[in-house]
Amino acid sequence: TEGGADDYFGAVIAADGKIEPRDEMPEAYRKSLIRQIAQHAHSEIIGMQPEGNWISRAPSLKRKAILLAKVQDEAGHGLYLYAAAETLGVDRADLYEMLLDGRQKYSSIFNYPTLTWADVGAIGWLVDGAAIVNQVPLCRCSYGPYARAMIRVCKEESFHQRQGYEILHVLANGSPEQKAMAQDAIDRWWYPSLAMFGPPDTDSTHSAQSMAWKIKRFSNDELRQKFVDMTVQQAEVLGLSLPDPDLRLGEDGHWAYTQPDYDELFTVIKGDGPCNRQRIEHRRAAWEDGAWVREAATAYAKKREGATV
Ligand code: FAQ
Repeated sequence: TEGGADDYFGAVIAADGKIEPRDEMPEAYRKSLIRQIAQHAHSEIIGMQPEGNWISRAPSLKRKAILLAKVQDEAGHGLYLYAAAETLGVDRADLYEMLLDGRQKYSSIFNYPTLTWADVGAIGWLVDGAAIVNQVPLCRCSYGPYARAMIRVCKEESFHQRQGYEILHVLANGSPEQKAMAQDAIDRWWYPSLAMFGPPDTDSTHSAQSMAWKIKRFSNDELRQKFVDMTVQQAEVLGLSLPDPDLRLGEDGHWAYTQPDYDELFTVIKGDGPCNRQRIEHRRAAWEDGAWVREAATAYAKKREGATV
């Protein structure tokens, strides 16, 4: 039976090995990986927009150079991930089309606006922080090309998280206005960051199957808890607070916390968040404006092919 412990796929999964592109795999495994990897790739590319908004207004040349490098890293992550998805037999042009017509998703978090410079710090600290907690276990994902892409991505995300934390640290130790700006950014990004981990386990449609296939190694709620436990301590060092009056350290060593608003998460996923339309329109315009580059590259490749025959 397909995917049973008696065949190659089942044996590799049971032995904690890696499935590679040419290996036989159940069609549902392939489809689910395409869904998750494409969504992840789209998130990286759409995720360039909120911070890209501040490149021209960064407060110094040094900050601008750092932010440019970070946003370029996100483009790179998107490209590794599209390449990983292509090993499953899809074409990235089709994936772009599915993003633009809403058949594929991207992370809810990138539908929130970046109102001040402190938001760049909050995205680095909280959004990249949440991304690391989610992605480190994906380095052990059962699909080889995805797992390997994640290793480099996670190293770069660690740098991103620290640069965000450092921005907030400078603001938190600056003027009262700067400290207030940093606090306001944290207040706005905290719950959307918690929602990045997805719906609670009880409402997560894919978790059980993805964990059985060893694509996911931890559930949405387990990862959310890890993120809260890590972040509470870091907020203390900043001297800023998380906007949750019910944070309590339990006897089990984990922080009890208020859940994000999951109705809001589903509203944003469905396309009705604060910036969904703007993000997709911007992406569509970039795709259309780039048509001449793709045409020129194709013509050049054809010409070279002709020259070598
Ligand atoms: N947003 O059954 P589950 C980054 C959907 S980090 C939108 O629990 P699953 C770095 C889900 O797709 C962000 N949709 O799903 C960066 C499913 O719908 P479907 C990207 C969400 O897959 C930082 C339905 O809800 N990271 O980009 C969300 O088991 C700064 C039911 O959910 C990744 O993609 C959401 N938050 O678990 C870049 C990591 N949550 O597909 C730039 C890889 C759930 O049936 C700047 N992905 N949904 O139509 C994953 O780990 C998983 O896919 C989860 C969801 C955990 C996101």
